Amino acid sequence: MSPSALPSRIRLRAVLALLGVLALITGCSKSPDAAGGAPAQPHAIKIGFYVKQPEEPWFQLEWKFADQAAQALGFTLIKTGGNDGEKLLAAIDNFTANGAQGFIVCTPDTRLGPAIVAKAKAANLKLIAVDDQFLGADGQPMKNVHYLGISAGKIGEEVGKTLAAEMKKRGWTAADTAVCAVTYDELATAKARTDGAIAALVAAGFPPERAFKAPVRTTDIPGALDATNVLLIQQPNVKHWLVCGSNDNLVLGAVRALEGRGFAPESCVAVGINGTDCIIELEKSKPTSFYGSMLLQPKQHGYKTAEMMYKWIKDGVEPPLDTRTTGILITRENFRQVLKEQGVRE
Ligand code: FCA
Repeated sequence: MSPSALPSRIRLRAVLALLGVLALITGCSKSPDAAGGAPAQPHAIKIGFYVKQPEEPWFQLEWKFADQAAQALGFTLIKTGGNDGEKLLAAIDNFTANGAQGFIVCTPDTRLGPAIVAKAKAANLKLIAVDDQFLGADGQPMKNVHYLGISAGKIGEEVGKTLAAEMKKRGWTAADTAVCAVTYDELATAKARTDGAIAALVAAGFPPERAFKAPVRTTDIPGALDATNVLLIQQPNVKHWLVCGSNDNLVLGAVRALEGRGFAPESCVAVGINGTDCIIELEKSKPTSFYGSMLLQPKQHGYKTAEMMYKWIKDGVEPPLDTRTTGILITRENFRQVLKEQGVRE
């Protein structure tokens, strides 16, 4: 029997039932969250986030804040990391295979910039570099690649000013004191930080010939410990060390080296950068010579970059090419409060 042959009463009932089912379906798909459940469909927008050293608290916080953006805005975040260029290039293929439309990256090697850009272009992926700015084949920053990083020179200068003020406060003489700058000059943002610290110390009257560099082979605590030990052996007559470095871990490695060679905590002053990788150090009941750190803004680096990428993909809003963030000094006196105010800790 054809539908038109059905009695009109039955036809009307069938139409009403169909409408009811449709209303139910559209109603459900419209308000998945009102029902408390997860959205029925996977997110249309997918964003990769690659970090060079996933074991560093700094990068874990970047990811944590990017995750918060994914939750709040409704996109899928694909996190991968590793201090290895090959791994990064493979990860970009993986982002593509997973249907991502863009990715944020702190590259293990800034000289990979052109290769990363070429891969992103070929796969039609949008790209934001975070923390470490890409270098072109000419060794210059790739200013045409969207970047969010720290005002490295200025933050380094704050470290130098803090060290100079602490030296003065403690009444140490230049003859007894030297600077240990734990450096990684291969990375522009790292070099700008330690250069800035030394420049500020010199501007405050510290003799430049007493500022020594301890260049690291690896950018971690053991790498900094080894580099500092070499310097301490080379300079056995220094009584007081003022320590700076490109981030907390490099400064912490130097502090461990000083302890290992018998320096009392109060005979040296060390100031880090990041403020996120030294929290356990500041929480220790007995003070060490790690005086404080320039706390950066992991929320800007994680949430903000993810949000910029999301809006770029979704609404075509291109982020600024160059965004720089600032730092703020934390010490044993104020770190709990400042970390809370800055949203780094509950
Ligand atoms: C670099 C450093 C990190 C952090 C970041 C802002 O990538 O390696 O520790 O300081 O810049």
